[in-house]
Amino acid sequence: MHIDILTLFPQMFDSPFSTGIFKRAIERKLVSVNIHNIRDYTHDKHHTVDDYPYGGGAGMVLKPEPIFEAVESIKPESGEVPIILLTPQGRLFSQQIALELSKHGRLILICGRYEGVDERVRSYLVNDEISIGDYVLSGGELAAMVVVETVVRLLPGVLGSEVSPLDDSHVAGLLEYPQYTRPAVYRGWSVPEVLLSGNHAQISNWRHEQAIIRTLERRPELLDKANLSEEERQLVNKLKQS
Ligand code: 9D3
Repeated sequence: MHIDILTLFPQMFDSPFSTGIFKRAIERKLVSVNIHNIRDYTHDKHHTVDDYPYGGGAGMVLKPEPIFEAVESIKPESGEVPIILLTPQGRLFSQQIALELSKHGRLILICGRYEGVDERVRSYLVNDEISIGDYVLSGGELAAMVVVETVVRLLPGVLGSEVSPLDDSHVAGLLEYPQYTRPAVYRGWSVPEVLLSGNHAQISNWRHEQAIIRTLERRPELLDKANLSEEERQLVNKLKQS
């Protein structure tokens, strides 16, 4: 997959792409990422990227020309490529959306800043808008990193020998069960007996039950969507009553 990111703050992308899973995926040529500075696509002496809003009001608005020209300089003539604006007004990002995006060979991400982006960028340039949640960031850069990290983990070969991305809790629809490692007793706090028993069927049942309890307590809305067996549904109902 090839990913282009348009931003006014290219340095923000230095560390995530030179670390861990990303670095390995780039080295293995499973993914390539190009960061483009929107300011490089201006033509005036002062490299102006923003201007006052028509109609007045506080703050500045990103001008359309540099963003259009940046996209046009990198976009292939043919094929439909997602051109995604990261914005608080976009559709709420999810594992499902990441899976959709992972099926494309290319992605173009545009990071907004300041008070907003000229509306013609939305109307005539982008074909998708994504928000990562209902909280206020200073711009789309961190959101773009969240989207790229989530998508890249889903690409074949990126996770290597680690667990399949299909085992992730947000894919299975339940939160994860509690994990423990040595020592068996730490400051007097013991690891649950069952995990030391060596009885794999019992361990598996316990973990599953814990996952359901935890999901019911913390994220009950996930249970409505989860793919549960009849037996699991019965356990949920029993727990709900107690
Ligand atoms: C102070 C400006 N706000 C007026 C109501 C709106 C606003 C505009 C731009 C708030 C934040 C931003 C910058 N944020 C993003 O560009 C952004 C974002 C976010 O803030 N939260 C969650 N997802 C995203 S994706 C891009």
